[in-house]
Amino acid sequence: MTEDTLSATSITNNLGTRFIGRRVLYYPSLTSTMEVAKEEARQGAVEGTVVIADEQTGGRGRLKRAWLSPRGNIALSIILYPSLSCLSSLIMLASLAVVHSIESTTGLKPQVKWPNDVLIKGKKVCGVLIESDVQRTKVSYSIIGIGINVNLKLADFPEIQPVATSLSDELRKEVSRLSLVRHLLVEVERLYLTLSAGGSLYEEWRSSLVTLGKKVRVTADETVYEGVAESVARDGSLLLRSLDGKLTKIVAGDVTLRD
Ligand code: BT5
Repeated sequence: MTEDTLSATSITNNLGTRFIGRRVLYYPSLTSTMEVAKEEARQGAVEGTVVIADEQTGGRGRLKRAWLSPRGNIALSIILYPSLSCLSSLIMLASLAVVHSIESTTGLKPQVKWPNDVLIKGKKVCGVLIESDVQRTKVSYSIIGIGINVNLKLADFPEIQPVATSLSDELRKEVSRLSLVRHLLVEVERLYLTLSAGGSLYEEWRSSLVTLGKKVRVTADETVYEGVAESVARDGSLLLRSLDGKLTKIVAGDVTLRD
């Protein structure tokens, strides 16, 4: 077994967490970890259950976009049962956990692009997808989906090469997925406990954003906004200052940095 072979036990052994990653469902290949995690959550899986696959054949991003998820990458979903007040912070939690774990495993310095991308030198190395089921005022479940380009040669994937990078392309050597996954799960638990205890991730998340102060084009609900990304609100929304001086609050969208 090489060091980088993933398995449920290699991930959970001496992980040092209380609940995140205590139960791991590992698959060599899956359509999407989100689908299995959703089914598990509906059946009441224990909080912190992780669904991880070496390869996804139908990985997805937001708005049913495709997420390329070949072998060598990390594709995982984490099942949580957060309070409603924590819900809007989960995207901050996931992005920061990815940034911290990439930093500590590789020394690289990733940044966050609002709302859900982690970038290295301006190129996407990770995408985060949060899917929640909310009944009235109660969250039935939330699933954090994280895809990281770890050992991926972007030259083999021309469809994303101009906008994407991987840890191995940046470092010119392979990176241990096992080590990265374990760091990631520890960070997710630490940040989730901070949130659950009433702490905030907002300040650190805001300062990790590459987007702020930049001229941007934002597409949200088929409307295109242009202006300067002035700030983010505590609920994670983007505050965009248009050329006419108007401030617009955008809850979700796609950002193109213009300078
Ligand atoms: C995302 O969507 O960035 C969220 C991706 C979440 C993937 C994880 S993997 C584990 C779990 N299981 C799943 O099925 N999904 C989650 P979005 O912001 O919509 O970005 C999607 C866009 O990123 C695509 O339209 C492509 O342009 C680009 N893209 C696709 N694959 C990529 C990759 N491997 N690296 C970088 N960019 C990619």
